[in-house]
Amino acid sequence: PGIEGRAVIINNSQQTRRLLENVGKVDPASIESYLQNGGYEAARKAFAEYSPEQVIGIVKDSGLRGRGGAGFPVGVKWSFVPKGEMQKYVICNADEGEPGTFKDRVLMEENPQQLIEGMLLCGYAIGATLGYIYVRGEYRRSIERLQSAIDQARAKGFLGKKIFGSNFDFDIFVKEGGGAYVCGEETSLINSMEGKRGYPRVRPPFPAAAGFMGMPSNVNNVETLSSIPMIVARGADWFKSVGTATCAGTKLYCLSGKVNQTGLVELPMGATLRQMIDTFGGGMKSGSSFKFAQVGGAAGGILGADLMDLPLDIDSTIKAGVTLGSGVVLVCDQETCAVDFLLNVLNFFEHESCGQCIPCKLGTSQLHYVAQKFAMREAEEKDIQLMIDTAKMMKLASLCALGQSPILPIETMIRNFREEFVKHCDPDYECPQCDASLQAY
Ligand code: L3W
Ligand code: SF4
Repeated sequence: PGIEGRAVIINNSQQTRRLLENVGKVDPASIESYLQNGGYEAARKAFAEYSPEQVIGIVKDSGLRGRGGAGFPVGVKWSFVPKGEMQKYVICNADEGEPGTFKDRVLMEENPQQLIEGMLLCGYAIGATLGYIYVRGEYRRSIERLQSAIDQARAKGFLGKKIFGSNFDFDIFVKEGGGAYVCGEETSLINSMEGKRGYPRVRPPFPAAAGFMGMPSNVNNVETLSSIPMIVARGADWFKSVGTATCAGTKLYCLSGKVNQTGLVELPMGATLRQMIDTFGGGMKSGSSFKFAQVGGAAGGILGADLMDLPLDIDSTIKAGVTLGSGVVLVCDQETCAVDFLLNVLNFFEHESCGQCIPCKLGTSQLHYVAQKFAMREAEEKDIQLMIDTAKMMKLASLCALGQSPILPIETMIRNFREEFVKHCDPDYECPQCDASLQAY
């Protein structure tokens, strides 16, 4: 169907294409095309051969960890959902709002049935009869393709009553988000689904115990749920045959910035920045030399040249004081001003803070204000520590991940480029990048 280009997948055969295996082969508008490429074989097999507990067991054995950013073991999360006849829900977090992330969009646009089959398997495993996909509202093509895919799955009897002749009923509906970053946080997302203001809830209770409409709910990211059909079809051992000992499988990395080729790359967990830039990015752009990469998005950290060979998996990044998050790899060159970059990140956090809790509401605006002082060359050196202390307080006192996150970009940027912040304390220091950003305010 000629969709490869639109899917912004980097054209390089050295990838390990598993999640993306059928992207470009399957026509996303046709369930027949999905079926011809092995679609719904995993669900058929599970319904015929496995009990719900066995499906959870396979997912646990596979070592799959959540791909939305937290890396929580998926099978363990599924096992937290209580047994019993009560109404339960499968919720797919498709709010993809982390700046620099575009992996879930590709999966939804180019292979929506894979996600639907993954949700069906999750519903079967945890005993949920209803599924919701909460899609970021700007993703119009994802919403249209998902809706068409759901309609076709229903018409085939893969959704609805007595699926595959069993006693199991399951249906899926699409909900649209309104563009708030914080609604990617699972409890905020659930409040938004209930028609309430998108405020994160205090956890516990976790959604597994009390989620949508107060009932047990399992929330997983698009990439996570899209991985389930291949795990059930090919087995846990096949899945963990690539990746690291504690981070099994492949990961979708979203490569952007000053490289020759940008786009999605699927590689075993633990690929390095060097591989990403040299092999898949086609090297730095002409005239550009590497300065740093932001990994994990706004909530992620800054990697300098010394971490070029750090395995970009969930555990290695945390050990190195950064985070893989949802898989953003944004490469910056010598033209990027560290102060200006951090100013943009902190502007983002202030804008997206929901304002429900004071440490984050005031903390994000204080951080943005201090970063502006650096950009205006009006800061003092002691303001570096003020930013760190404020962000540390926020990490301890904020209600959700948004307020707990700014410490990471601040600490890692300052660790790498402290002298640039010091230079910006001089009123005569010239910085065209900061000037341009300030003018844009
Ligand atoms: C039941 C328990 N369930 C944990 C569940 C919990 C959740 C999952 C992980 O934040 C991170 C954040 C962003 N009983 C449980 C339990 N659970 N203990 O496990 O929970 P948690 O709290 O570790 O993380 P989280 O709240 O899901 C996610 C970071 O990811 N991030 C992501 C950004 C953006 C995207 C995107 O655009 N796609 O995801 C980037 O770094 O900052 O730290 O389900 O219920 N005892
Ligand atoms: Fe809202 Fe920030 Fe508090 Fe999260 S930490 S609840 S985004 S104010």
